[in-house]
Amino acid sequence: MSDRPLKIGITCYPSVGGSGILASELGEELAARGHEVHFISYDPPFRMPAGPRVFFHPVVVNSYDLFKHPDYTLPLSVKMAEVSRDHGLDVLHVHYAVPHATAAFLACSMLPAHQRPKVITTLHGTDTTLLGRDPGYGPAITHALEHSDAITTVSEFMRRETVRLLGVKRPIEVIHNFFEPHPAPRPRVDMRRELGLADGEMMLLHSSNLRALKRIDLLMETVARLAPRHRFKFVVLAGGSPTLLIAEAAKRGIADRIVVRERVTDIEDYLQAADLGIFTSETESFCLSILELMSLGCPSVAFDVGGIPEVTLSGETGLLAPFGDTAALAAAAESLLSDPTRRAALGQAAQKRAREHFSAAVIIPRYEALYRQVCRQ
Ligand code: GMT
Repeated sequence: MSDRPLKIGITCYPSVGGSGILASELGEELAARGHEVHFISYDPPFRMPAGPRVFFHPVVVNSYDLFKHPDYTLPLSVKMAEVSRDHGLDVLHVHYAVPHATAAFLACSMLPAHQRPKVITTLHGTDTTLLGRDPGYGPAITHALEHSDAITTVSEFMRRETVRLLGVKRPIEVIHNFFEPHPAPRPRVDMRRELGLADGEMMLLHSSNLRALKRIDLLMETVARLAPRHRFKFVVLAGGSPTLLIAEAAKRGIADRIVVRERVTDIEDYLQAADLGIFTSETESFCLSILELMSLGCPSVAFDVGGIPEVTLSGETGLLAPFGDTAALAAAAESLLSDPTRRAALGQAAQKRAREHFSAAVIIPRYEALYRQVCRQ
């Protein structure tokens, strides 16, 4: 296949989650490189780019009295087949296997051979680590993976887990996540003022969907251990309901330290204002949030789980503590809060690592090469 621009369908969840964010940013980068990108989902993805060569095809789900649970997989597969046929897609790249990889398989089965796009499935995390263990999903995920033209995972950890939990024997390519910061729309001082940070006060940042596996209990336990020796505000960019977090903060007497922002789109505003990231997940396949902070030169402290040690190197670009050890995590955070020189050195190394390993310039050509490789097959 020549180097002509490709027509790429992208399916992801449009809600605030790492896989959807990654898929949106991948679409933005591909369109900027001249490819045509077709998003297919029930809503426009949260960070879907606007601009030439980017299209959105909504999946409409009707409700029928007969069905207790509305079905998304079939209308999605029909829309995938329709977009593939009408736009001559070369590739359907699905993010998060359930149900997108199965819907892609069905879509291809509906099309004559010459209209079938190649299917690439990227596994992001809980599609394997949670649903892969569920007997009601596992076999369907394995089946869809076996019928994908290529499988990628966002970390080596995820690749190992996919083999272990789903017994996938096909080659799996690890293509790490990337992040390409946009210029922050607002100056750092304005942001810090708006967030209520006094002079000399530190800004800790956490961003996630606040789901159970982010372990908000451990997060608040760690933050509570810091108070009141350090002057800080704890800013949370919530991609899910902050009710539990606020209750946990009140229970621990640190409600006055917490600033919550929801559905933030200009994330760079907050990233550039932060002094330290803090994460307490019990598992992560990658942790895009740590990378986002690294890209702006901010180190994080986190538990040493899943793919996190592939992203940040403990002692070099951040600090990691054993899972559940909130005392060690708080001590790590305090050591950086009280040492601006070390914090800056880790932040600089973090930014360099983000650029050298996890930037669009490094990662996008890997996806492009994979698309062209499957198209040649
Ligand atoms: O659980 C989440 O945080 C959301 C989830 C998703 O699929 O949107 O995140 C997963 O994918 C992200 C992007 O690849 C990774 O950075 C997250 O680590 C991963 N989450 C888990 O594995 C728990």
